[in-house]
Amino acid sequence: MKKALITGITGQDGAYLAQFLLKKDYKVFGLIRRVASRDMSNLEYLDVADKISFIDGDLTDEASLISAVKRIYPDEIYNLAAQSFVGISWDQPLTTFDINATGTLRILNAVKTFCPTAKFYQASTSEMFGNSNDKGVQSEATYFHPRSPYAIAKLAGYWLAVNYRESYNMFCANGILFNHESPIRGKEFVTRKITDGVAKIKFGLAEDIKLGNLDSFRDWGFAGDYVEAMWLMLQQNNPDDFIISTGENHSIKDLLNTAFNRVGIKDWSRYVKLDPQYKRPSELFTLKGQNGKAKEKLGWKPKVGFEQLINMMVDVDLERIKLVAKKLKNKE
Ligand code: NAP
Ligand code: G4F
Repeated sequence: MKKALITGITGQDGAYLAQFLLKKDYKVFGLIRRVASRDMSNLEYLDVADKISFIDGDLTDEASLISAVKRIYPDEIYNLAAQSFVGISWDQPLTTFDINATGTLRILNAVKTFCPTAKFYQASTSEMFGNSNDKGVQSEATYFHPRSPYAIAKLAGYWLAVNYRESYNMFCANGILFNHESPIRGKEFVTRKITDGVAKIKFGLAEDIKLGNLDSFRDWGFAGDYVEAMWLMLQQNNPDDFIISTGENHSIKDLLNTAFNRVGIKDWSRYVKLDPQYKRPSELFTLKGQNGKAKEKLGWKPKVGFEQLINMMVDVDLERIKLVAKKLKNKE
């Protein structure tokens, strides 16, 4: 039985990846950090919380990573842990760097020293491209020009993975993933903020949704599809870096149209307000990933399209908010 160590197990991707690997009969270990109030809701939502072996550890604490790696001696390591919210990275740049850049270095070093033959997946991101593109799309050959402390820290993580591959012959693969979402996406991200907001408006629990801008375009896919690509990268004979995306993009206005349409609201404009607090100091306007390399070499392709994804998210949020509304009514 293969052993996988996932950092970031409580997050969106950690939960979907754990579910995927358990179905493939892996023994799954999840690195989990000490917090005052532990939130296992993503793992519970996917019904995998009781099937994972949890190991205490933190990307900011090298000793804990060494001890985890020595104890498990995993075949595969998926480094998903991060301060993953771009917006807050301007307010907490040092924490973001410590986790996303130095944290990656700490775990790479632990792997190099104590289990150098393990295959290592690094969660890299389309944010590393900033606004650069080649004729409107980003490919593995597009130059990087990160535009947030988050993206700069992630670019350091990307190059560290490449450098450990080249310097020490380690199997390190970067997945350059474009935005991927699901019903367990954090509510601070724009998709879930909108699907949760639409459900609240539908049940009379909110009057509007406040957003920073309506014009960004993103290449939004489904997280459940993207974790398969992570695994496929580690099943190759040689380590390499891959863009994972749908190859299509949509604006926030498209997102609003689709989400409000799902609950029968045709004109969303009266429910959406612009609020400067959600506007970013520097913005990425358009992301659209060229996923040809992943299709050809990994045999991967996305299964869930944009409309299906947003409808799925709205439907789950409607069920959740319906329960909240019922509880509130019973209290009256
Ligand atoms: P997420 O839901 O925000 O999950 C982040 C995870 O990292 C959580 O489990 C969190 O644990 C953990 N974590 C944060 N700081 C940590 C630390 N110091 N030590 C150990 N664990 C820590 O993120 P996601 O959407 O699943 O994304 C997974 C990875 O892919 C991230 O690296 C992200 O930057 C990257 N990525 C995501 C996307 C996307 O669209 N989702 C696209 C490209 C790349 P707590 O529960 O304790 O907070
Ligand atoms: O949903 P977002 O916060 O995602 P963003 O910044 O693209 O980052 C996500 O995807 C990256 C991959 O490209 C990951 F690396 C990263 O970890 C994360 O998962 O914002 C999407 C767009 C942005 O242009 C943002 O400015 O939506 C715009 N937006 C407009 N109003 C908003 C809001 N975003 C948020 N979160 N909240 C708003 O009110």
